[in-house]
Amino acid sequence: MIGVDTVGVAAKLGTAADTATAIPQLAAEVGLDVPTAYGVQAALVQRRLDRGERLVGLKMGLTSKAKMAQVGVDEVIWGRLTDAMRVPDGGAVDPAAYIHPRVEPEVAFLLDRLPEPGEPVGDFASAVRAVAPAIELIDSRYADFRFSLPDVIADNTSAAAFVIGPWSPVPTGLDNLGVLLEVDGRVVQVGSTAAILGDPRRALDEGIRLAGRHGVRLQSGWVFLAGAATAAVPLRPGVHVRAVVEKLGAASLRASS
Ligand code: OOG
Ligand code: MG
Repeated sequence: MIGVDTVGVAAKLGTAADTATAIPQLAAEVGLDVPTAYGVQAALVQRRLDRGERLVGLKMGLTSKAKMAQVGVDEVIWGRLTDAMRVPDGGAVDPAAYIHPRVEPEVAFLLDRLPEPGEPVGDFASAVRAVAPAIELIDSRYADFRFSLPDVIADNTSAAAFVIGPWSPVPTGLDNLGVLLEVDGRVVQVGSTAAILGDPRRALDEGIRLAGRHGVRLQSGWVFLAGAATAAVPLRPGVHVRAVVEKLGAASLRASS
């Protein structure tokens, strides 16, 4: 779209994240469509790379009905992950560093040999080296966690932090594993990996296809978050959060008080 100052829009979103201060939605006002919104996302992540962060992967968003319903947007989206967003398994995050942080259970892939652009993944086992339970911490930079499709894309799909649990070899079936989200040992969300596009492996096909449209090619060694299987829950100070995926184990984090 002609005339959108993608770097200027990215600066607003970047400052909102850096200062943990919500901003009003901006897509309608500045006239962002989906392709331009991905341009803003690229500029927003470039700010991080300029200060020394490294791209370490990709995340999918809104790959489950539970998530689409929670935020009122019904399109699959993707965002970028950097090394600074990674929190060690069992590590601590400070909720005060975010605007209105939420956590959600995810399945992560460690990418291996990726197909050529346009080639279907086909042999999933050769494209993915390992699988792990994960937690994504999302934090919309928009007031009230409300946004349109181009708004959330520009905001790097609310990406803020992520935790990867222990890696396992790819199990034979990934399409119907139970998923739990626990807060202080209490189950707060229950789901199944079937909620992720019917099978989280499909999220990889979508990621390759959708990111490819914007010239982004997935890399061997990258982490890939397939998208949450359940709705996200607010992260309160002082709690312990655990995401459990059947057969894969658990990932956890602590919120400092
Ligand atoms: C958008 C990001 C969605 C997921 O796993 O579906 C996402 C949001 O909910 O703010 O990360
Ligand atoms: Mg997510």
